[in-house]
Amino acid sequence: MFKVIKKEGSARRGEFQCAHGGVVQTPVFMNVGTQAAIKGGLSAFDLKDIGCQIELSNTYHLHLRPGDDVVRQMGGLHRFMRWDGPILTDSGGFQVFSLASLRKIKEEGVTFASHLDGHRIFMGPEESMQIQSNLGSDIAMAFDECVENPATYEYAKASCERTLRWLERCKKEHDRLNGLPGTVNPGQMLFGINQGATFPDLRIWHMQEIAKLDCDGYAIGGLAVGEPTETMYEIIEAVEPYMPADKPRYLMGVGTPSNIIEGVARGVDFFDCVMPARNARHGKLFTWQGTLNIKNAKYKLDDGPIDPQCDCPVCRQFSRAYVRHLFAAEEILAMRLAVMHNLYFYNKLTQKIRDALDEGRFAAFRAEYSEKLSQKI
Ligand code: PRF
Ligand code: ZN
Repeated sequence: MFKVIKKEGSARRGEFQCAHGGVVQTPVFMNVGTQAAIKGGLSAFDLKDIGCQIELSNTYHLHLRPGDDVVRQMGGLHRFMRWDGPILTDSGGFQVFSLASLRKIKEEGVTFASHLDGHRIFMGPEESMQIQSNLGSDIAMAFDECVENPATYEYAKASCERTLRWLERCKKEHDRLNGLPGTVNPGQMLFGINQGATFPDLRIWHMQEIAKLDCDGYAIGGLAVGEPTETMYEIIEAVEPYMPADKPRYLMGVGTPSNIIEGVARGVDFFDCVMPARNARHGKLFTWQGTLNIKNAKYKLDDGPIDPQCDCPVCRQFSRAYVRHLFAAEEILAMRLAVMHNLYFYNKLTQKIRDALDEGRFAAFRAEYSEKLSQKI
């Protein structure tokens, strides 16, 4: 289902077949639609216009609201949100640890209070698999614990041993659910998640163990949680040789344009991050010259596009002066246009990376853009 079609150093150009929407060209950025909508008012229509190949939603949020049983009765997440392309769902493992309160972790799973109304919920590997099966995503993520940074060696070790046991349970339940009659998406795949905090020996041990379980792909979790960027790169470099070469690799929740280029250089194929949409909502826009803040007074009479090198629907139509005005007037349209531009930029970034890999010039691309794109202009 995954094919590496070209390599340059550790960087890979690949193709990944999903049950919906055909082939995903990698490296790819997944556009985040946590609650079955892209924040900033974008729908499935817009996803096509901004070059999105694959969308990501969240088990935790959709379980709380509207409820995964509702989504299942509506025919699954694809039909519910009218997006017929590939969908990956995160397992809840991360959101339970970052959003919910009053958490209690046990071998069976996690008990926590909903961030919406405080009611107590239990989620373990089986519950997460059941919810993702009801959602009918193309890729389900294993239920894991993302340990806080910094973590002690003892805690990280006990936690990643438990995350391994949870993966074994996820795999068993996932196979069972896919085989049941009436399953929303019997072709759903399962990705395992590597943990082990910032300890290379734990990371490697954990990766070797989860590789034995023959998942459809492997993610590196537990990074970009406050550790220095260099540490994140060192951990990726440490585990990469132990990740199955014939399976896709996903670096969860990362990152800046430069993090993505550097992740690709270290052998990563899939990325996702709330940053482009979140920054956009604050007026912080990515361009091929670096980042800018559209609220800045210097754009008041600027009739040019956000980025002269961008051919997104926003840059083809509207001026910086207009978008700046929309922010000042607090129009909803400000968010929508800014998010469209930033997500288009991220999707284009991975397309440019793929083109560079196809043409054997990724090293030159990396040298030109890796630092430039995160600089303020
Ligand atoms: N686990 C899961 N989802 C995640 C992470 C993780 O460790 C991260 C860490 N950056 C983002 N999203 N399940
Ligand atoms: Zn644009």
